[in-house]
Amino acid sequence: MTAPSRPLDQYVRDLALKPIAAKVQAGERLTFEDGLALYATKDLTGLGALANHVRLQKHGLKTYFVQNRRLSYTNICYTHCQFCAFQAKPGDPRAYVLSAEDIVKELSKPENAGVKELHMVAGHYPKLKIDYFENLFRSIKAAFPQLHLKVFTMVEMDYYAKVSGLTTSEFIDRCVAAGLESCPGGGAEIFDAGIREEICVGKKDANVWLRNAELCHEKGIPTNCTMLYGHIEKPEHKVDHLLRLRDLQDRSQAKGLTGFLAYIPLAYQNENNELSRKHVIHETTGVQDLREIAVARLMLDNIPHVKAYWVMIGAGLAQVGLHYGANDLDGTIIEEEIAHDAGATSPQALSKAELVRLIQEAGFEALERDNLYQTYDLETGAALS
Ligand code: V47
Repeated sequence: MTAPSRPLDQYVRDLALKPIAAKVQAGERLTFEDGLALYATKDLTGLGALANHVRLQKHGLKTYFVQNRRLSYTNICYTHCQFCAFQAKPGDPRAYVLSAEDIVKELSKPENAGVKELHMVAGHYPKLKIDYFENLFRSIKAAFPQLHLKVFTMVEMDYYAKVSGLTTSEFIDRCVAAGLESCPGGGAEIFDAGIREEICVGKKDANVWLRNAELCHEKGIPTNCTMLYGHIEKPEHKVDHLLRLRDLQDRSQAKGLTGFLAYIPLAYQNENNELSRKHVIHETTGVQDLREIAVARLMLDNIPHVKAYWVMIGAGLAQVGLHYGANDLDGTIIEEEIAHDAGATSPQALSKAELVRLIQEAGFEALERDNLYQTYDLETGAALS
């Protein structure tokens, strides 16, 4: 599939988008001001056409999904993020910590057959130290050698290194030796310091998140990146956030590293958390969700994959998001707490067949992938070259 040959300009009604359409057509990088214009425009289909043009140029109709499993080893958290409904304090009847045996037992259940990626993030609990993680990763790898371990937000990594009395670098090296293979993109929230004060006071600042992501990249560990939107942030905070991710990716790529594999816009789920009790914050709308996908595709010209995360925006809208710049639906998930504790109404899981159907019905080519975007035959499961 080739990109549309007709000038993009004709798909755009908003005059403010016309110069951006010309830049996109010419493959030029967009600026901070361009980002603001993308957030300001009411011309959603024009914005979508620009994002879809870039998506088709980069990936054609290829659209990825992964058979994955989400799991949190604890919900106990000593950090206090106001947007989070998942956290529990010690003594809370909801509080739990899973042992390595619990997790291996859980992963042995039949619903996990076919899972290629284990995505684990959890609370910040000082009783868990490096020996817990080494034992956990080794136990999982011993039972499921093929399972890819995608674990730790950049803030979680910082926390568990500190409580283990290690530098972050030492902590990562020991985790990698035990089986850690990549890191998810969570915990970035919004980098702007003023907004962080309101939504996650006390959480490590943006520089910690960015420095640890860079460190992972330098060690050859691919990571993802995210942005939490739809709460009290303003467009300028989001453009700033995206440009900080793009700058870091430039630095990693200049060193010949993979860096970020995927960006995932995370729609704020507004129930059962302090932030929503303090402010009136509406559920994100379809227009907002599609805009975030499209803006990311246009601004993050150096991050290959943009996910439409169906857990937070619903499967139907994620499917439409494939026409607005997304080329990945993430995965089967199987069990999810972070978004659902905060009010997500999506199902807990989507089967491989459902993901394939969503992608194909939208007119795209469904490709099963693993975490590193190696693809697999849909029928036989054999690795494709
Ligand atoms: O780190 C917490 C965010 C993240 C809420 O890397 C919330 O492939 C919305 O990072 N509303 C976890 N978001 C999810 C995540 C993720 C998801 C899918 C794929 C990948 C990937 C990563 O969710 C947390 C936090 O940033 N979060 N509470 C909330 N109320």
